[in-house]
Amino acid sequence: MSNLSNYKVLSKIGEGTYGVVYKAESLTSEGPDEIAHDLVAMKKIRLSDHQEGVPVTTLREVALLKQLCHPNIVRLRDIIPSSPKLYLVFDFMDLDLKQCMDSRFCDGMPDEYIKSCMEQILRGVDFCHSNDVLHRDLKPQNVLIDREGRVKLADFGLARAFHSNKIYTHEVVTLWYRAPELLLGQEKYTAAVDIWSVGCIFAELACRKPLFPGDSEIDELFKIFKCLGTPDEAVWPGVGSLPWYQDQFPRWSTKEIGAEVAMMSEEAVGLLQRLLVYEPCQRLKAEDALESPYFDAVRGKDVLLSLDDYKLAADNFSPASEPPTQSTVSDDIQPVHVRSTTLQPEQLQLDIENRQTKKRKVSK
Ligand code: Z3R
Repeated sequence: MSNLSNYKVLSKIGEGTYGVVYKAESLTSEGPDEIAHDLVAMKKIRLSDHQEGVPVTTLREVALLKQLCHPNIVRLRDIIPSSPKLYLVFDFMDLDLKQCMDSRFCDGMPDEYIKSCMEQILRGVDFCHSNDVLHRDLKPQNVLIDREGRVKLADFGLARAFHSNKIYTHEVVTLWYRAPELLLGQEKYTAAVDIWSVGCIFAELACRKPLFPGDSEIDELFKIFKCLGTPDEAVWPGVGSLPWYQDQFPRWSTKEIGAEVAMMSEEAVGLLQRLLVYEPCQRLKAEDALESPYFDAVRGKDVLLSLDDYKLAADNFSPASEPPTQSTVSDDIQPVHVRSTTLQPEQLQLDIENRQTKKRKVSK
């Protein structure tokens, strides 16, 4: 563990479920006169006001997450307790999948990229599930992409570490990726909740629109029911006993999801259908999903989503470049430098030149 003085906060990246995320520089000494400037993402988590110090159980949970090392999981580098806050320091990633879909790929992501992205997401999920770590809130905002096009998942294990339903920021909680068992109040949930989210992300990548964009818990449930049919004991044994299930729910008939996602290939729909199964224990496991024929074309290949051409467009409106907004949570760290919202022509030219130099170096 280090302390806050090892980092220089540059800008606010966004607000997540557990707190505000900043882009920062890690200032590590590399010798008597040299300091390495390394980009990081710092998540400021506000803990309960009633507690003194950071609970040992929380620190233990978070310390375990530091050991969760995998190419498709964002690395937790550092943990800084600063009661009543806790700072988590992660490797910096260039953008998230939501940004990626909204800007670089607003006209749709090429099929090969969708496959690569899905494969990397499932590899990360499989690794965490094999280590008994669940996410519970997978969504495009915590699927992160770096410059080389590597996909890494953020926030795995945080739901258990901070098991609180309280949202500490202005973030509007998205229900679009939430599994039906959670929406129906099941308390003992399993890894299958993440598989449902992966299915929703998959459909959104392919169809360029969210599959179940509910604006309340009941609207979310009804959007799912309208598409897949209202679940009953025949398709989901035990559903009637879930806390928030009601016999008065409207009864929509069972439908095939294929009609809803007409632009997906037969193999893609085959996989999607097995990810979006109502009964959690019948839902595909991440490990088995990776064996789907859908992935045959990329199996063993390293197809990456290069962000080379993306960067210029993204810098113009990425939330990472927006000035920080006022938060109700008192901020004791403030960005020391905020980039302008638009890139100046000379910066653009410099960026292109840097890129060309880099490409020439690489091709030698
Ligand atoms: C770790 C944990 C959460 C986040 C990390 C790293 N990086 C994030 S969120 C991020 C998000 C963008 S850039 C970096 S965005 O501008 O695309 N929203």
